[in-house]
Amino acid sequence: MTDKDVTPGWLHWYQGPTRPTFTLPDGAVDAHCHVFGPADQFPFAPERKYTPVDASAQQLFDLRDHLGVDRNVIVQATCHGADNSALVDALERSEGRARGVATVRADITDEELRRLHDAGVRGVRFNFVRRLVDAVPTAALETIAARIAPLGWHVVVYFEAADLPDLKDFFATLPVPLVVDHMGRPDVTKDPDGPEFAEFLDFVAANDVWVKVSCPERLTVTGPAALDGERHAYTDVVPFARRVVERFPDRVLWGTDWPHPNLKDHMPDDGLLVDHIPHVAPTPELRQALLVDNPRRLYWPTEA
Ligand code: 0GY
Repeated sequence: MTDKDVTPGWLHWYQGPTRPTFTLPDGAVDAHCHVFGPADQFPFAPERKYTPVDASAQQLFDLRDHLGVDRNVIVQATCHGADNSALVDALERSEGRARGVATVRADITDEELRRLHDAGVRGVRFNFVRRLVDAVPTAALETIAARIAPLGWHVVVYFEAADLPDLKDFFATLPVPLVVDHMGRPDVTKDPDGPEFAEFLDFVAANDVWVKVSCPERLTVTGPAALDGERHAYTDVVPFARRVVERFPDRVLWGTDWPHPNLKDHMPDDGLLVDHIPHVAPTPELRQALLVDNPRRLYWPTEA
């Protein structure tokens, strides 16, 4: 793949990230990251809405080691559709240091689900963000949730805050735990103590829901960006993440979102994203839960 194939305006992931000044606790997990291609080995899906810059498993593992992360949860992105080959390849290369969240279709066989499990997959992802998919995947999710429940897997959902009122009753019927990407994408220009975010927090409180306090670089409106040594980045997102971490300390996860698909405004320095963590999880106890204990319970339960 050449750069001319990449979606116009797309930024390349950050080269030469800073070494964080915040030292991650031993065993820290980056619970939301992706691999993209390489396209000549793992072609992107024909139905994709964007063509990303290649981001290989080895490049992800180099970042892991640079940041002081111990393990990764690699999440299937829409550009690979339901072809999980790049994900499975990365899981196999990780030597047990990565788990996966796949995308599957409703007609997947039990043998294929078992093969994914053996490779390290522990969940399936459903994307409700309209710019990323052709159709709202409600029916498939219902069918697949029933199929994966016996495996002990969970469902990862990505949706925008404005869609939660329509989706929450359906989500509440699913027979497996739910993990919400990027705090359900709140509008951070609104009041973190206002009714819209309260509805999200109440939804989490009432159900078996976990939340990724990830992607401040995607949610921010006023910044400042995690660039040029800025260790107090994304101050407009912090109150939202703090509300979640402090109310649900045992059901929150953190992730880099490397290599940051669909960013056209700025590309964050991943080292500074690690330095952002103490702002959202201000005590060592909260950070131990967020970064180590919670992701281990969900993805490596026999070691937790
Ligand atoms: C993310 C965010 C995005 C993309 C995807 O699967 C995807 O393509 O999730 C986005 O565009 O906001 O978590 O990677």
